[in-house]
Amino acid sequence: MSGFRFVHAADIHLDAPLAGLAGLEETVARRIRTATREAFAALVDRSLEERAAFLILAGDVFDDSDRDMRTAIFFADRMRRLASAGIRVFLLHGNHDAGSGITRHLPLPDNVRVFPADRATTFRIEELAVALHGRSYPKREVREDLAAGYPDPVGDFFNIGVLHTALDGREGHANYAPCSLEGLRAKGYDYWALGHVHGHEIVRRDPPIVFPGKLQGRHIRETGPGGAVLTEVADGTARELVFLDLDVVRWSRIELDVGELENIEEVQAAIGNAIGDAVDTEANGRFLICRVVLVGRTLLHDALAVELPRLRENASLDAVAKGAQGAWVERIELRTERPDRGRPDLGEDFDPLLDELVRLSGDPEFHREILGKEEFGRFLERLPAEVRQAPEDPILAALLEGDSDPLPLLEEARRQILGRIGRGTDARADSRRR
Ligand SMILES: [Mn+2]
Repeated sequence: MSGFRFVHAADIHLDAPLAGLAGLEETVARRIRTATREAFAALVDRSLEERAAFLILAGDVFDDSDRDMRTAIFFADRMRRLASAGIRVFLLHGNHDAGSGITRHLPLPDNVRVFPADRATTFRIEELAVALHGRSYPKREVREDLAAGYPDPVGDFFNIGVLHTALDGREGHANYAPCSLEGLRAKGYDYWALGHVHGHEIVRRDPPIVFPGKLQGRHIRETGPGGAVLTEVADGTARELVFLDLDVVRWSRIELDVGELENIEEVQAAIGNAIGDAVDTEANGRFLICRVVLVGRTLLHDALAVELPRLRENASLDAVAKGAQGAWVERIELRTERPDRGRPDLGEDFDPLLDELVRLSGDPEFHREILGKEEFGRFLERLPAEVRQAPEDPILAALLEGDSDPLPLLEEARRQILGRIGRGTDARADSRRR
């Protein structure tokens, strides 16, 4: 038997939107919107470059069964590219594209074979002595062991089982077409081309039982490289498995301990460094979408909540210039805690003052009184020119601009005070608990 190579991919979710990207700048949004498509184009190009004998798509090629016809036209066009190089495609429908209209209504070139959903079917490539066995999902939720109904291996052929399954259960994935590793091994096939689980995993080596993982990550739970597996077969055995990273946008969840940091500026700098490190070590030349999770016990806990929008904006501006493609900060998540010890002990005496502040912030009489005071106006006039021209404090800025809606200002003042004394931002709940 001669040697050949094939590419195994799954969970492409072609043209599905990437999640959690509200507020994205338009230039960045455009590049991200087309990510699943570009990654699929890269999969096709790479299959051509590697001179693969065939390409296996093990389910969830499309995101749902009634997608836009433009998706279908793009897909058919890529299939024709493969056809012109004599590369066959074996496509199986999973839970997301069960009963997909795309493969039923669109004429696909005849290099594409779709596994039927009514029973397990075998496709043979006589000149390579390869047999591919598979069954598409007849409906979205398949609770039975589909593999149990797969046929016996074809003698003296290289037998591949194509299956969309959660195996014996994988965290975060619906337990569809459950089956056991022993059950798969007992079939006597030479390679199991699985799909459904989005993390790349070589479950077993001999014979290989493989999840290629998602082709392109679509949200923050799909961090790390996305791609496909290139398998080299010689003398009827899968000799070598190579992961091809083909994603165009990558997601990273960065956990950053700020427990030792003294002030907001240090936190800002640390966020910038952490994103820079992630771009260097994880992006591999791609555009990186980051979520920064701040952890640790710190006196800055409340101040961080106040400063969060500014931290994120600065981090985003900074990230644009990182690496070859730049990065974007999807979110900064606060998971910090107030320290147990070292918290300023302000004593019980402080609580009435907080309560008063809460009461006054909702009292229009007080607003008129304080903002209408002559002394207050004189205080603003006497500020040094450089402060008046570029006030850093948002409250002062609003007052100087004559923004006299006092409610948000007092609310901001309360938040700042609470932040600086290391108290919760919800003073009402805080003071009543005692
Ligand atoms: Mn799936």
